[in-house]
Amino acid sequence: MPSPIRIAITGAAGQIGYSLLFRIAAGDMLGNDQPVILQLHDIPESEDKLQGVVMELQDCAFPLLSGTIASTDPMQSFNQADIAILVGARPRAKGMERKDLLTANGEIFSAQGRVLNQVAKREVKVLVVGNPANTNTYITMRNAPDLSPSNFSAMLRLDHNRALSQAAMKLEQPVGNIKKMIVWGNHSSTQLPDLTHAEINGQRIIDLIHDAPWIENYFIPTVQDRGAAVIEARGLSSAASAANAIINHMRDWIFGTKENDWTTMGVLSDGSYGVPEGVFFGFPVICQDGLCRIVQGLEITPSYQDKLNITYQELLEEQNAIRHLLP
Ligand code: NAX
Repeated sequence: MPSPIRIAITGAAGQIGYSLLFRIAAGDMLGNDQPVILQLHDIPESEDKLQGVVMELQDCAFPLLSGTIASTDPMQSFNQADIAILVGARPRAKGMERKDLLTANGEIFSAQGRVLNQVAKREVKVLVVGNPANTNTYITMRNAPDLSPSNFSAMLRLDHNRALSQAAMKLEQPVGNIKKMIVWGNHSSTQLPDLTHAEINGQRIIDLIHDAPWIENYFIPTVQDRGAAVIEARGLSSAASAANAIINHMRDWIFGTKENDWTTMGVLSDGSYGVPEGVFFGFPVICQDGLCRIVQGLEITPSYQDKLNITYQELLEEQNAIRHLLP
């Protein structure tokens, strides 16, 4: 058996945590022969709940779970972490302005970035899930100057999976046959789900659908607003599907994307597709040997380029609101 991989997870007592930890401990993320140590982090207000989750993990007797640490001290939770999944965040309270939420979360993620910089492994892979995910990733990265920006990514995989499923349902085909989906931009309602490059069994989906109004008036808004629709129906935000997306994201990052396919990740823009440098933006990426590169050379129509600009502008506004938290 290989030596255990240390996985720090913040917000571990929350609802995504409850759907995520057991799957990781069962081997869904790193495979059936990879032991793991879970380094669970939450705030003191959630400490009792976190202890309850730890008891349940113990009660599962997972053979791959080599150890569990539960802590409210990030120095302990992030110590020597190989992977850090940052889920914990302040939810939007009643009457809270978007700007206040950005600042409240910005403070959490700048502090966590500083601790990661001090105590995590130098090659740690940091996935930010807590919202606003793209901007939180930026703050975390900026506060961890000794780690490479390529160590950080924001989660847009849930949006990507939602887009895959909507296309599969329209085509009445298995979702696993669809490749090359993209969700550009921010993990917010300005994102651009894009199936113009997507393929099924080697054929372009747009050539099979022939239904531009469906794409514009159903597919794009359904994916953009799916999170709100789940809250409306369930009374709670997406949790199991978010946990599943975390596992998909990390597997592709570590083991590589499938041949002749890509995935969507929020990575630091290098100027590709006219998205100026310096924002974490949903791009199509191909991962290999633990590194992800942005797919180049895709044709973007002027109308989609306008939509990319809208989601980019929103990210810039978010960054402006947290500028005081940057070192
Ligand atoms: P919950 O409210 O169920 O759980 C959040 C947990 O985080 C709680 O246990 C809380 O005590 C903890 N927490 C709060 N502040 C913390 C801090 N400073 N350090 C460590 N832990 C802290 O939320 P849940 O449904 O689990 O969602 C968590 C986050 O994921 C939210 O920000 C949510 O908006 C975001 N999401 C992001 C998604 C994405 O695709 N990027 C999709 C799902 C989800 O909406």
